[in-house]
Amino acid sequence: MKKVIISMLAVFVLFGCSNNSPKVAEQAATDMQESPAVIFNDMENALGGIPSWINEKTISRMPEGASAHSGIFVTRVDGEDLYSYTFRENFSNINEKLPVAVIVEGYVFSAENNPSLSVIVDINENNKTVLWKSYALNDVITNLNQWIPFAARFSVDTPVSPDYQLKVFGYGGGKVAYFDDLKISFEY
Ligand SMILES: [Ca+2]
Repeated sequence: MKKVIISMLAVFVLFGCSNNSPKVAEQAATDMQESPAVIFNDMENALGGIPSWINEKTISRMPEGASAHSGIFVTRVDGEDLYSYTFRENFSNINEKLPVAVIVEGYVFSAENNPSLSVIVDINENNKTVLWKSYALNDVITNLNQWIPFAARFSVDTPVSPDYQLKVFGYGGGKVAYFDDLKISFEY
């Protein structure tokens, strides 16, 4: 049931941002038809509270002179908030099957060279880490002060259970960076 709610929510989010980023919304809608468990978040409705997502305090606007990748909201990491807006959900609430890989796509914006900048997948059992993987974004960022697309594949190469919790977030290591239009999908 929760899975259905997530899908419905994604549709709601898509309609919510259709005026701002029709291309992204269209792409996400296509992906949703291919797989029921595609999670998309453009941050535009995040401040209202979206189930399965936490750390709303990192939702912000871009600084003067820069634009969000979609709409007006992004998630920001900095010296205070090392971790971005975060997807957090038990596998049993995402799909009846357990994934062999988690795919995280999105856009990142950084004003400075930052070797720590990364996307993290954290799988835990009652907050005890079972799998923790990091995808470095510094090499992906060919130009500073621009939105750069990324796609990270995290293989789930350890046994997991339906009651294990998945967390997906960006990590800035204390420096300022922005993320927008996060998409999480799975291989089964
Ligand atoms: Ca946005």
